[in-house]
Amino acid sequence: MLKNRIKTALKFYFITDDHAPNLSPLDQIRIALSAGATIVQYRHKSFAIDDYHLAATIGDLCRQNKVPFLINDHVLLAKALGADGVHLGQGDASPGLARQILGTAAIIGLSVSNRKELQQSSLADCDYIGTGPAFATRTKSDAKPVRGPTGLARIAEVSPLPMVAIGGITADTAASCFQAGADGVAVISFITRAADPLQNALAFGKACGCHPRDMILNGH
Ligand code: TZP
Ligand code: MG
Repeated sequence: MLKNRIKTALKFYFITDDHAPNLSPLDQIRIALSAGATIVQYRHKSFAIDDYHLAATIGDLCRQNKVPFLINDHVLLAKALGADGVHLGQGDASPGLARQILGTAAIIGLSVSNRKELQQSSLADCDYIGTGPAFATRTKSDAKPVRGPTGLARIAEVSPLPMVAIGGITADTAASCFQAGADGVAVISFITRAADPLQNALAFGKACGCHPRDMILNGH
């Protein structure tokens, strides 16, 4: 995908929470999309084949609302679902293999937490990098040390690819990530574990300069 289109898509990057106490992934996505999310990642760390239909339903919902739909880690699941792409960690399939499997049009993102990882990664097959944690997070138990806006800026300055910041980002801290050079901000718990998820999603969207959308639900 063209660099500018990726940058626009990264703005309000919603990631599903497989441990949210009160909201199913589908409900989370309905809320995020209605608040203006520009891209959705289905993240399920213990994905099992029984979750396939849910993932397919989420994919349909994103497609109907013209929002790119990515899968975390699982390249073959992305292929089977006809998803728009994948987000890969440093320990997942290589971006090159993902590109081979998913094709030239796929969006491929890679987690990069510091300059050294950036230098050592093969970025040729990537469309964007995900950098963090920007702030302390309780959502990822094995998260790397917190980068803060200064750490984000150190990577944004030298990254040849668009960058989305991730980790502990809220409606109040999103602006500091954009100021540090991020093209977008990724969010989980600020929305999925909120007392009022829709209110937080709307506040987050506003901080990203995104507008609420009239959702197409078509039975979902
Ligand atoms: N990668 C780095 S931090 C993180 C991931 C998946 C978790 C982000 O979740 P939250 O709840 O927005 O801090
Ligand atoms: Mg991963």
